[in-house]
Amino acid sequence: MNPIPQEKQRALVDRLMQASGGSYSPEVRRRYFITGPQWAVAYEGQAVFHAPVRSPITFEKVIEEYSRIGVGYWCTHDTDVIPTNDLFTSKQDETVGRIKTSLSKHGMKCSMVTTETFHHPVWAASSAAEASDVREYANRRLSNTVSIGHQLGAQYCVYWPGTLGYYTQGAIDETQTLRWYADGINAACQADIELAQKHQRPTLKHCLEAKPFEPQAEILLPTSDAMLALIFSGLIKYPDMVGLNPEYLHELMWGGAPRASLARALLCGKLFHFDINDGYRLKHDVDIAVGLVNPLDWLNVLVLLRSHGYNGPFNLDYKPPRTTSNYGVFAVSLPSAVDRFITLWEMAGEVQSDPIIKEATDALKAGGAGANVADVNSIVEANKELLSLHELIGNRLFQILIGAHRGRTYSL
Ligand code: GLO
Ligand code: MG
Ligand code: MG
Repeated sequence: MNPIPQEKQRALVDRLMQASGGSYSPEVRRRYFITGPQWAVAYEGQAVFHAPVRSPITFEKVIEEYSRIGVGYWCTHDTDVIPTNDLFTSKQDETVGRIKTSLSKHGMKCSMVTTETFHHPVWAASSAAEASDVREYANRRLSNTVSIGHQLGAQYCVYWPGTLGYYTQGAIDETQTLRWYADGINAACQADIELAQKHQRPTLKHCLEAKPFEPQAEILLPTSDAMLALIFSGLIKYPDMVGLNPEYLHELMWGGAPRASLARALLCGKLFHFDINDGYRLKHDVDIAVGLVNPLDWLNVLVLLRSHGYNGPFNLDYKPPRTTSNYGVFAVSLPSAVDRFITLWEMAGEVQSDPIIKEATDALKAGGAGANVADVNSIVEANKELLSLHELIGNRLFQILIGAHRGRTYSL
């Protein structure tokens, strides 16, 4: 094959995207509560070992592109759109005004706001640092984000305490740090109660997000379960206002089963918000787009959420790879992520109504006949043949994933 002239490369990308099976229309995509972070598509590819590979883009462009593609909701960190030094000034109000204009021009809504508490030097010792000035500043920042959320019409506020931990053991007092961290969440909820009244709106849903490692070496709240323990610890003043924003990859990173983590959150009534992406166990936070690594597991996650009536946001918290250009972010990365999610969601519906899975599941619940609970061997014998259905269900899920239930066969 001859080298591809630069001016023909976009057309090639577009043609191969089309040939890959087309896409859902923006109208169809808008039926789902899919939310698009400012920081995901504006990510320039930088990291500890990486220089940026893409050029900066404005929130106006991001909002316009989400709208064009059919992602109906936008969300942001405070400092994604307002430089730290401009917060609390008239420049903040000016930017919030411009965001409102941009959202309404493109028929978009703001779903969620979040405070950056990990990047700026002020958070070097976390937002729950020993120095009370840092904590007071953190409370101001959290309350300010809640205020921005009300101004933009958001329903959710997310907290990822990336720097809550340590590099060297014994450097911080864990119990005290956690108390201080809870104080921050309490301050945000308190501010929310007042602001909601002022804006005549319901209070926001405050969602805690855990990650097992990065950027600290050791993390005080590494898993969604740790976050649940904090919510129910008695340290959180308004536990009804606080729930979880689990992230698929963050649960996988520590070796957990994301579906089981989500199940525990559902049982506690705390699955408020969900960051969707993909990646590998026991690796760093690679934030690959949904379904590119673990499609079978993703299918199962969505079966769980569909069968429990989860109706919160699916937030595209992923990073377009460094090999994708600025053009590719909106031509390939974002629409393909959205469409894989929708396909998996629809397939999860097919799993729920699949007659084979249904009959197998019902039979397992009915159990085998002839057991005598006083005789352990009779229980084993009664269920022996029935239990092969577990693996049969696994195989059927694979078949649904490859489309066997819709005509793909093994015959050649
Ligand atoms: C980083 C987190 C981050 C959060 C965001 C929202 O690993 O996933 O992207 O989701 O800061 O608070
Ligand atoms: Mg996240
Ligand atoms: Mg992540």
